[in-house]
Amino acid sequence: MDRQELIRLYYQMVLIRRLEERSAELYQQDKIGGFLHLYIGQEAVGVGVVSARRPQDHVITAYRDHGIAIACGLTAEEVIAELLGKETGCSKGMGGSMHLADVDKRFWGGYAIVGGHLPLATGLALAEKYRGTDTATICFFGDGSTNIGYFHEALNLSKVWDLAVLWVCENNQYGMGTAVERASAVSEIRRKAEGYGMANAQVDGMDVLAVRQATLEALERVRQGEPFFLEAMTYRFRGHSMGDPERYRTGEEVRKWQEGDPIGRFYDHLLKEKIADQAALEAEEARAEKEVEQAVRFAEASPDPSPEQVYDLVYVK
Ligand SMILES: Cc1ncc(C[n+]2csc(CCOP(=O)(O)OP(=O)(O)O)c2C)c(N)n1
Ligand SMILES: [Mg+2]
Repeated sequence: MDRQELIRLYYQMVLIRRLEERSAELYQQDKIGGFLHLYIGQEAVGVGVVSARRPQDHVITAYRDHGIAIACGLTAEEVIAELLGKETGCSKGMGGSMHLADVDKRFWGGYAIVGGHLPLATGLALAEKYRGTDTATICFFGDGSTNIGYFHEALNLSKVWDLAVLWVCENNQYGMGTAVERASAVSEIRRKAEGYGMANAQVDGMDVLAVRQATLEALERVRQGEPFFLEAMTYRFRGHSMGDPERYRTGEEVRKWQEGDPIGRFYDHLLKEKIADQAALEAEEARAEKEVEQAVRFAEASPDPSPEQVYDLVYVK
């Protein structure tokens, strides 16, 4: 990767972090309705994986979707406008936080039913097989999804039909307030792929370059027509959603993971390798801050959808 690309990865992670910190404030000000699940702490997974895709590769995820949407090229303006339920949002203000999407960018969303989007990923990949392309489908999901029936059905068929799916498990150690070991019979989640004869790997999800490299290698196999399972070890620094009292984990555990903050680690790497100096990285941070503030102004000045539109966009032609 050249210098410019590395700095772009840094910028994306900082933009996601800042956008979400600002979203938390907007939520507390009652400007965002419904749920808000923050990706803070997990940025290296979404940014690292998506940086390795070709533009035509499909991406689909669960409700913790803001970071992955930005990594796929959605703008801060259309994401924040969607969070605020505005007509200028990427889903025209009808989806909100859990339903960001932009089909032109091959980002299929944002799904609220745990595990429900995994069969959709299998379907996207099956369509590409019919068309005879080498386009990959990248499906992100949480550790909790791997205990759901959809997960097993979707993985099984992807292997039976030799589909080009990269399954990316974001193991952030918890599904809501339940630790992996309490919910999953196998706590090393990638081993579940072995039940379907599927090649698999585990990667440090707090290291954006390691994630990118693991994804490049996995996608090479996937494009030849076999699914691959990548487990990224990560952690969410915030609660499951806003208002989570976090009684299920200790402050000490959170602090330990925060010491390995993916943005801080990448910052240190860029300095140490002399790819950028402090002033250059601070300029990127200031640019991200500005982009978010501009997006908030844009979203707040945007119109709400009109009540007449309530039955629009229910079906896609
Ligand atoms: C089918 C279904 N069951 C239960 C829920 C409630 N629920 C929402 S998020 C969640 C935890 C999922 O955890 P995980 O897959 O690890 O994702 P994370 O929130 O950690 O990103 C649960 C149980 C749901 N949305 N859908
Ligand atoms: Mg989880």
